[in-house]
Amino acid sequence: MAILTSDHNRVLNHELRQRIMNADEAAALVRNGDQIGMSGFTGSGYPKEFPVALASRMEREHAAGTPLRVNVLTGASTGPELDGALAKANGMQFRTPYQSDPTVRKRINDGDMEYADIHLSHMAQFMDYGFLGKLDMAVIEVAAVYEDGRAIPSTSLGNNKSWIESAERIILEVNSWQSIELEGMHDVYYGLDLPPRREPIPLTRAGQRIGSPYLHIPLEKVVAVIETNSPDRNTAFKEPDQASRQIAGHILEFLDWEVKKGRMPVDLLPIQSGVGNIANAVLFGLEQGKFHNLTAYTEVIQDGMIGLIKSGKMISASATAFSLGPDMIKEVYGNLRNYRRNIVLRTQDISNNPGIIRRLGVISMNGMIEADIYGNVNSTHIMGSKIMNGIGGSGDFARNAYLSIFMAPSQAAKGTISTIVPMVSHVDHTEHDAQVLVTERGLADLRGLSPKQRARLIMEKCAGDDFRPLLEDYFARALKEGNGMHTPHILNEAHGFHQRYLKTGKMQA
Ligand code: 0RQ
Repeated sequence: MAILTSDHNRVLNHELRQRIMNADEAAALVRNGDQIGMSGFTGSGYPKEFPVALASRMEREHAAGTPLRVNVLTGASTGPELDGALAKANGMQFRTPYQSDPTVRKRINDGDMEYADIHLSHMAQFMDYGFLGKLDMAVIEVAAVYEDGRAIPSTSLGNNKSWIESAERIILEVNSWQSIELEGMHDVYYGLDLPPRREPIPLTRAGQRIGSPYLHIPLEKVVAVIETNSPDRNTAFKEPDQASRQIAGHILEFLDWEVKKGRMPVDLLPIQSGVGNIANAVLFGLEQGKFHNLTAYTEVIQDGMIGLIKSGKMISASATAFSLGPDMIKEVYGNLRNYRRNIVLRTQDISNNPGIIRRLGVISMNGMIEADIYGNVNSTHIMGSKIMNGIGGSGDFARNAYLSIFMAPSQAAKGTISTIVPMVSHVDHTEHDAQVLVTERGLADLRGLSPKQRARLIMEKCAGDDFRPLLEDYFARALKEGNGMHTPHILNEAHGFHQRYLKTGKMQA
């Protein structure tokens, strides 16, 4: 068997070498209305040349009056060459399951395209059951392909296995920018059958390997191979601001308390940390904190998690993708041989698998847009109607974690918006799932409390100074009007904060 080195060619299969073509030739294979499953998860491992070529073909066809739009399915968000380029060309008629590109967001909110916001753990099984219709094409970035069709996956796995199995035709982007030292980092589990034949997944530790390091490519389905040399692109994380540091401080103090109470082991439980700067700040806080031998069972490996691994505080991390800022990409991708010992990348139906999250007892920490006084959480919508990103994996984790934490600054948009409101304008996580809410002001542990007890605690610990009196006033009047009802609300006022913002540009009265 040929041995791969970084300067060798990365396509070792003879038949596949015959199918090497440029991205424009491959993009010509797409038909109007095709449903395409692409690789990619939070700016890593997405195809980089094919979508750009497809977007420019779309622009040409649209200028000539010919329709060419496709459905795009991925792992999660991707980079500007995929989501950004296709959205600019108005080339997506449907997108799922998660996005965070500004142009895609605008297209969705302008009504130019459809978006289905689906739990990340559900995607592969939706495809396998046929709920999403047929998959015409899979476009997958890999680091290399061996003679026998085993491919070294790229920097994310996402839904790649599922797309490869379901698609009629496959296009591979073989990206020589990706290190071949990725070989051995992945764990692709091929044992998941459909119910009722589904056996328990034999995963009992965050860092355990239960599958193959390779994606198995059915060679007869491959219609094109594109050789690329393009970097992953992620935006840099911001230095944690004051509010993020305070939120991180509250969470660390709380975890310490949980350990003291004997409700958690001294090396904690596997950590899941969501997207965004606050999540990253918590990880940086853990690096300075006193916990050791930490593990992570999460979706994405962010900068803060690398810091924990480097400092020796985290011994293993399981995820489906890297999501690193540019400096950290250099550090990690240049030292994969070392990081391979501590990091496992899995497909997202395993990284986000509700059964495993429950089994391992994960500590889940995710950002939120707003929460209401009873503990319902909105992670996705601005003022009830405009999509921000999507639920991503937050629902997979929040519902099934041992401890489910949601965090945000108490006031957003230069203080004009209260992130604690009487009633959320959209619900992603219900009062039954959100266990702990944290803002820079404090932390509310809602476990075991009734709605009214929760309301008092959330207002006291989490609400911003500008809004606490307004919330207290609302709650007091709702209590009175409802004569002590279980979850007191004044329905024609419950969205008063939002209505005021839409009218005046601020939630302050
Ligand atoms: O707007 O970008 O214009 O400044 O929303 O807010 O405070 O920077 O927070 O980056 O942590 O994102 C929920 C969106 C938070 C994210 C969300 C405005 C605010 C700002 C961003 P600007 P911040 P973050 C696993 C977990 C769902 C997916 C998930 C998210 C912008 O955490 O997408 O959890 N979560 N996945 O000004 C109006 C409010 C607002 C508001 C904030 N109440 N009203 N605007 N903003 N609160 C990972 C994956 O699934 C991949």
